[in-house]
Amino acid sequence: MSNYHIKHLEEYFQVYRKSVRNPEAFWEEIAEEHFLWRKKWDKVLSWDFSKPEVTWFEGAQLNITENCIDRHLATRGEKTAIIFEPNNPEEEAQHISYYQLHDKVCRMANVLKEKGIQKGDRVCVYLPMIPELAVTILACARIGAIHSVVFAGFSSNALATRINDSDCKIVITSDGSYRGNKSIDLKGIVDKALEECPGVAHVLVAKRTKSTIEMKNGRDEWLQPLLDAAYGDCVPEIMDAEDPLFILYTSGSTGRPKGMVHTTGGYMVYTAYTFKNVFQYRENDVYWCTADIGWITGHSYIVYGPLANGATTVMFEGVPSYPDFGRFWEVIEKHKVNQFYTAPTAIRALAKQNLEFVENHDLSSLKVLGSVGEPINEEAWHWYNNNVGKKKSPIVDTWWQTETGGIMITPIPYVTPTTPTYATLPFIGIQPALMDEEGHEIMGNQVEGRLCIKFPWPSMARTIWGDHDRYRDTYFTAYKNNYFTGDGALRDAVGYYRITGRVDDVIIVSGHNLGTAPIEDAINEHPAVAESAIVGFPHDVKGNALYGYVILKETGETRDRDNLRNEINQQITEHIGPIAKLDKIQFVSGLPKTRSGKIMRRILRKIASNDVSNLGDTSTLLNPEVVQEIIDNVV
Ligand code: 6R9
Repeated sequence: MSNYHIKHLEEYFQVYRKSVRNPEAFWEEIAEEHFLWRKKWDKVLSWDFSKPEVTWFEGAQLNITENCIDRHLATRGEKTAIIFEPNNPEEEAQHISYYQLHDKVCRMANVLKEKGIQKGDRVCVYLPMIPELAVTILACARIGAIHSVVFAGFSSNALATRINDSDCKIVITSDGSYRGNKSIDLKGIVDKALEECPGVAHVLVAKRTKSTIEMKNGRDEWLQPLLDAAYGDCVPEIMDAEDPLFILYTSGSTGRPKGMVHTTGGYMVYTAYTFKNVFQYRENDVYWCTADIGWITGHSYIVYGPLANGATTVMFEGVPSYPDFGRFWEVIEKHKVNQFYTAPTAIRALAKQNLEFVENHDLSSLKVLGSVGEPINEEAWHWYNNNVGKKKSPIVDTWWQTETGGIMITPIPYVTPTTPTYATLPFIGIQPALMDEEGHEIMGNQVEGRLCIKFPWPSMARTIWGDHDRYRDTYFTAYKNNYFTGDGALRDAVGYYRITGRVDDVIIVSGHNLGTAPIEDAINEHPAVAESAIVGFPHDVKGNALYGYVILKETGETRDRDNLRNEINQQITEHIGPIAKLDKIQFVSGLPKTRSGKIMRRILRKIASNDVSNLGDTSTLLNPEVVQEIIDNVV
């Protein structure tokens, strides 16, 4: 089991050096020893970042579900694979063993086949955090269909765009979903989306809320009777290592969402290997990641990474505040969770509550705490460390992205000494670089720059669905022969990395990446709006909140401002979803623009953050006079 489980710092440095000196030999050894392949690769790695083209384990054949399920049956058949913790604590949790998971996935796979789904077809999954969600994506992988999970908080518009972008033939959804004391009409959202999606022939509906919904004849069917009738075994489709496993959409700084394409072999190897090390997972541990499977964190570290290691992974349907702010701690106590992985926005919200919510629960099972999604501020880090980890459980501040597939910069718990707000050191095999604005690598320590990755790693996204040029232009053009992350970072005196945040037009609100362009597009569709610009400003729970500057058309000038604000947010909710609503809206007569017509967001960001002391040089603006007007009328 060489190199698979890092146990001390010296070993980390030793294995890291090995992984960087000879990446192919390193990953070959990991892949060979810890996974089930139907056929071994002809070549471990080929790459050319100028095209960009990257292949790992070319020529190899496998099925990822054999690695995540079948191969565990002999030794771990009765072991719990998934613990489902429902939204309502009064409803009983479900323990799904590896045997049961095998049966469920096979049945679902057979149902998909019956509906005509074949290898390479795209399947849209729009489900809440119920077992059917994990089962459906594994069922797709079983038959070689490409899953495209759309977070079940997205609006019908956002759903329709994603279904059409990747030509999904079928949608798997549920009647409704629970979120705290609310329930949401998911099927209604799907019905509305499908008015714009002529390519969808089938909709399979899981029953969750038992709400009354409309079933369209010939298109919609209840899922459960189909599963009951299906056969509980399904021969896995043999896939090439580079066959696509899934598409997952992420927001870009411009226009349409980007359908990041992940492939099978490299993704499996890297997510499994990082899971094992970053959470120091041991047999019989119970691991809980609070993310939604609608995001990459859920794909890699609720489903694929844990199951590839034969782990027990918790799927939580609810929210941290229901029935009260003690829910996370109650769940940790109830299932004796050993590794707990959540987001800074949740930590900040919980840190605002009475400490009794935490203290009333026995958290002594915890061994490792994780953080992901955005920079964790020092206050939140200490609160998490003191009150949840009781200063005994190391915090792994894990930096990575939808595009990277797996964790990239992170401490290894009980191995890497942690420092608040630092993601610390690159994971095994990861070669980060900091670049200056001219595109040169900044060497040495105590430096700051734009974060790039110099060398391919197995789980990197291979393309953007249907738009390889955009993939190249977004990630591989700014810094020649490097993958550009879109983040800024600094490297301190000992070589630890601290991520400072996005350097592009993506704003992270409560851990959700929001591109400014689609929100502005949504606002601009309002009949009274002429133009708009969105920036982020610091928010003590959400990390960032959104501030919108809106120019009205003449016809809008006479309208009531509060009504307009509500309508604009309604417009955003319909186009993107409630997560993108604006906290503040200021009506302005103009936006500061450069002579080439670009909005100077830097100035707008400063004004929104109440920091107008040093706005920099505004004399080059096309319309410098609007700056003072905006400052005078700030909301
Ligand atoms: C996994 C995930 C990616 C962006 C990324 C960065 C931010 C994520 C972070 C972090 C600081 C961390 N980010 N983890 N920033 N420290 N530990 O979140 O993927 O949704 O694609 O977001 O999130 O800005 O570029 P994704």
